[in-house]
Amino acid sequence: MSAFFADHARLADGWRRNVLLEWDDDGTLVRVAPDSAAPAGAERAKGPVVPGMPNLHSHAFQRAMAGLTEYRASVADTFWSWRDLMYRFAARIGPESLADIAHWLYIEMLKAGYTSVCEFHYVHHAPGGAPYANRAELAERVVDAAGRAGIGITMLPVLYEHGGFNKAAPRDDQRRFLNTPDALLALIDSLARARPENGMRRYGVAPHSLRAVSGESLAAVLEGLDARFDRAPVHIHVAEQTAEVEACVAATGRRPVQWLLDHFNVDERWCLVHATHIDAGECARLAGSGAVAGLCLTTEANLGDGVFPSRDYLDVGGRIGVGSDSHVGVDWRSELRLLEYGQRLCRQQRNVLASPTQSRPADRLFDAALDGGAHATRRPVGALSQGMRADWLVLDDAHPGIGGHAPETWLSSAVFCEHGDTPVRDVFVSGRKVIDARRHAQEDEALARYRAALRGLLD
Ligand code: NGQ
Ligand code: ZN
Repeated sequence: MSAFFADHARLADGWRRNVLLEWDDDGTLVRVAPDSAAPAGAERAKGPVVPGMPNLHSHAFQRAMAGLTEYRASVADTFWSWRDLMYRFAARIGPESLADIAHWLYIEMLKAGYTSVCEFHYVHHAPGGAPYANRAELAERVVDAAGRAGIGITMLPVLYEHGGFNKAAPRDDQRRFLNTPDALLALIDSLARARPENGMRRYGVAPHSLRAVSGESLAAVLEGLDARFDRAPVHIHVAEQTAEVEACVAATGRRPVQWLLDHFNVDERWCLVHATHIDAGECARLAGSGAVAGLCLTTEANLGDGVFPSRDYLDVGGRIGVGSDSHVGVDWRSELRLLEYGQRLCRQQRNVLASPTQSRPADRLFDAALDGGAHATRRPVGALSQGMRADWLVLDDAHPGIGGHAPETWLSSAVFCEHGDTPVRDVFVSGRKVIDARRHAQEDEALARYRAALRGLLD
């Protein structure tokens, strides 16, 4: 049993004083007791403690192309022209480079205060499209990178079959992504055999999008998943672009979110990534389903996706979480800030995402993203309470945005204000201190390898 003591910690009922955290050898919290005395010998937090944030959407390899597509390549650059460049980059990824990129990325996530990641993993095969001798080669590299860095992972191997609606033939540059439902389930089997689930990793599935997966295949892969795991997570990209909505209506007569809600039992084990373009009816139904809307604000802004109707969705009780997706930003603070700022810019108002019970948007969005993010990982994370994994962040008392502030404004300051360094000082995952004074023990070596991998890819 281990113990940690915090003068201030954010529990389910808000900021509490003198909180004692105790956890067992498996990294699970066995006691969270406010108004306690500090036991002799227990480590003491050097600032306010908050739960670690789950990152619900990541394509790890894309970290290495951040910044490389910020130039005008055609008269009207769009998501689709970005995707062409991204596919060209994906074509160069190999087992070694992916391992090095993911390892460095996951260290960056930990430093920012993400303690879990959901990896939406779709580059499966060798360049050209032939499976590796081990079908799960690349997925295994990513899972191992997470293990080395010390971040919890929900690995979601992606089912990708078609190049567009109506089972359009895949493009050549999509060959590395392709699997049938059976082949994908075989990949998951071999992965789960080689790297069994434990307190730090869990498996699920990600049908890429309604563009890439037919209704029958989606049903088949879910059936296979349910035969193997207990209510494993299901993540899907949906309604990110208006062109997708139009193509879906043309092919099926329904909008993508509507189609999904009409054909599948979409509930809290689902994460609908982006769901940007939803109408009022879809908004209410999605909120009522219990599914998580996986919002990736920095990527959605970067790709010119549009603005998710977060005010309306949150008002009717919708569940949200945040993800860093293409990793142009790797910080939950930027995601939450942009979530509020998108609404401010559209509505010419301030503090739009406050609620009747939480007048500060940062507090409300932080709590909401913990809850939705935890649902998306389908692990006991996202709160400091008994039975949860011992994941937390220590905000730095010495940071200008924290020290000197009263507890009411700690999160507002963290989310909306920049003072150079992140306010996240120390990070614990499963009871292990993985970031100590903003440093990860492997970061120098990981950065050197990342830089070498990048040089190789850009050659
Ligand atoms: C992806 N990215 O899977 O990386 C996608 C682009 C696609 C985002 N949706 C590829 N942000 O949608 O076909
Ligand atoms: Zn994505």
